[in-house]
Amino acid sequence: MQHRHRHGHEKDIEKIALLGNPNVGKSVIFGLLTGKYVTVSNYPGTTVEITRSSINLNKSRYLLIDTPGVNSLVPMSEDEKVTRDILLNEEPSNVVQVGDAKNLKRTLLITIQLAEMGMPSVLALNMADEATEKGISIDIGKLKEFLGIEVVSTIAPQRKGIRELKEAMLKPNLSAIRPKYHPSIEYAAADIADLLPHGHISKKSLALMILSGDCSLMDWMKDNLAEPSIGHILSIKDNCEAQLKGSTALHINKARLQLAEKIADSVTTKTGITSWKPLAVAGNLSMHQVYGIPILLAVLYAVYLFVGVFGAGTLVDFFEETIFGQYINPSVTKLAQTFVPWQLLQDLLVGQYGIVTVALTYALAIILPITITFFIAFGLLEDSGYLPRLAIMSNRFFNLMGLNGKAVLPMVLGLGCGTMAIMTTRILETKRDRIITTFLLALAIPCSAQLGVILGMLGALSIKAAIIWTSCIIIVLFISGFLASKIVIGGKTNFFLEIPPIRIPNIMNIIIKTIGRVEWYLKEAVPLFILGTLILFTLNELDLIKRIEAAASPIVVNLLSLPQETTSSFIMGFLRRDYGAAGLFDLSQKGLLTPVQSIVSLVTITLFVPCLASFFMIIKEMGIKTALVIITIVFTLAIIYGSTINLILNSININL
Ligand SMILES: Nc1nc2c(ncn2[C@@H]2O[C@H](COP(=O)(O)OP(=O)(O)OP(=O)(O)O)[C@@H](O)[C@H]2O)c(=O)[nH]1
Ligand SMILES: [Mg+2]
Repeated sequence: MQHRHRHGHEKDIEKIALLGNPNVGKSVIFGLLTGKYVTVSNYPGTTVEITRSSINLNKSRYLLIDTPGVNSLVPMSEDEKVTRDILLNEEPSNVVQVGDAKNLKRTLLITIQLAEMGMPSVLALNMADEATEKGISIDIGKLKEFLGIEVVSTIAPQRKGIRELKEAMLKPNLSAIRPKYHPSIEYAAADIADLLPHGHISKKSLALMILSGDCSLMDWMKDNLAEPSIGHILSIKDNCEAQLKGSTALHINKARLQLAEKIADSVTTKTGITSWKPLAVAGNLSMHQVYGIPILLAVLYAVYLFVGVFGAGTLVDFFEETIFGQYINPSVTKLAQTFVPWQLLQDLLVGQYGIVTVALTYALAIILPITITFFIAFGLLEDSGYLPRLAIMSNRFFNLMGLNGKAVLPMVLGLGCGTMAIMTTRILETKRDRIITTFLLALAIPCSAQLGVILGMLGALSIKAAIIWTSCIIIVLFISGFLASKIVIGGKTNFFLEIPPIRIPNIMNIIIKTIGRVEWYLKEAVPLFILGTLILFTLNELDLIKRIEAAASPIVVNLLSLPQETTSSFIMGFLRRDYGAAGLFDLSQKGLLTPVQSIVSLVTITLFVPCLASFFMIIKEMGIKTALVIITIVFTLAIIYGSTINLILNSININL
């Protein structure tokens, strides 16, 4: 490190990467080591972006980096690439590997790759509690000896082993374990290594990545090598493949797996089956082809009761009618009328499109109680480990559409927040799956805020209305997914999702997560609500609302059979769909919408354009062109589906 000595700069601090398989507790450990909270949930793929924070070890400062979980350091997906690239480009001086003690073999696969890279490391063997429960016991001393690095047994949520881990982190070591590869692979790797530049990680490990067919390294090669060398490397790779009569990647993996197995077997003792575990049984039942369905329905019903009936009913009534209706709005109105001399300014604050009477009432009285209850319910689902089971349950449905079941995870997360979910599509392995999933997220998945408002409105109508709305959305999802999977080209990938055990959620984690999300919601949504209200206010003052309503009337009134007043809700829907939905909620509470109109308007606003934040996220992840195409299609489809549902509901004359 002598060649980089400019004091005081962040980038000169030595970096330590925290790395390991998905869902093994890296983020919990990161929080314990740095005091900085990063989202922790019980499913693989929680962390898709890196977080850094400084940490003091023995009076020296380091920068600790939390990374997305990886199954291998030859990346298969975007989030895995992020982690590999940290090793490649950020040049951490060492690594803290976090592993799951229940699955030592999988852990060691990463340890082996780190050793090959020449990366000094220490290993935190986490989830020791669950390993013990499963009757797995690991001889840590022997494992240390085998690997030649520090190994610490930890139980992160109980802070067990964290002090020892901090001590171990002062003594990172380079492990000497190496797998034995087929001679053709060894030769090819040596030949390729000769052509590579000197870098932070060993040439041999880079050569093995290339031989494994790591496409993501192509860019790196183009940046670091001359054209003829790249050609030469690729021909060595092809040669090797030909000599092996089979995939080189498979051979490389097998050699690593063999070594991992050998070490794991020699340090593990199984003490036999332990006692009957109600949680494990529940976990299995919830994925069962038959029993899983009533469980799913029960879970949905519980969420409906908590969010739709309690949050959107009881709490919203209290906030809207009592707090805002009886206290805040009347007193602010009185204050404004007494102290604000201009009518225009008065209207701006407390009028028909007033910042207090509309923006703040919607944001704080209608949506906030709903989002809080939803975030709590969602946090419980996340941390219990139910979400990946839901993915397994719906895999068949998604397969029918021609989609990978792994795509369910981002979709379910979309119920929390579409913007985050679009980012989580990085866990998908192909561009095709990412585009389709993003499209479906933008089209048919309502986010928590919106879902809450919708549940509230449906809750006020009838459970039948709730079922019709849900069926409409599922049918739309299915048709659109099916068509998209036919239109967007690209191969299908295999479904592989690590299923974590069912865990009792940690209440503190739920509280911290919910507070973080609500804070984020307030920061993000309230300014947009105020902006939206300002736009409506201005349009109203300029007498333009009537004209826009008239212009939109062929669609809103003729196609969708909705009253003209809903137009402003749809305009708001451009900024945030929940704002639009809140407008509809308001109209229906005032008795201006029939039940059928309520359903049609709710389905349309659900499908309508994604919120501004999601739109920017799509641009960031896929580029402006793809984003515009997606938005245009989504907008058109929303109107087509909305009017079709209007036709159907009216023709069957349903009793709601
Ligand atoms: N029982 C038990 N649960 C743990 C332990 N460590 C972490 N967990 C739980 O495991 C889940 C995953 O923890 P995270 O810190 O989000 O895992 P991660 O490795 O960051 O996961 P990704 O970001 O998805 O790769 C959470 O529900 C934690 O509460 C442990 O030692 N014992
Ligand atoms: Mg994480």
